[in-house]
Amino acid sequence: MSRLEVRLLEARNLKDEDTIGQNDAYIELWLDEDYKQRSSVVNNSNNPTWNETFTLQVIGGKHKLHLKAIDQDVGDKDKIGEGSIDVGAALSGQVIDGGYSCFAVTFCLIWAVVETGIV
Ligand SMILES: [Ca+2]
Ligand SMILES: [Ca+2]
Repeated sequence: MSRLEVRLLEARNLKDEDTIGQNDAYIELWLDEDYKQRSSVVNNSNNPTWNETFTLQVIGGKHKLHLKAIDQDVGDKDKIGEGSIDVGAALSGQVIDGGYSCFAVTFCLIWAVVETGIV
């Protein structure tokens, strides 16, 4: 089984889902929906910085990295936006340096695929 390492750097201009203050944002990311991972929450910022690295197992040739930005509220949450990045090139051995991806008008993420390899 191979793995994909993704570095989540930061998001810019998140659509604000809080009426008072700014988002308390985290990112869910997955190749396979059964194995979602999530970042920590950055409170009260529409331009959060995470600098977190995630290791995803590559299952069944899935090559779309799905990303969803969520605003955490007390006892609840709001979806900010979502999108996906095709990481097929990384899975076939190329290093993707990363990018700056904007999804609709809701959020932009700066991300990097660090490396892939065999678990
Ligand atoms: Ca909210
Ligand atoms: Ca909130």
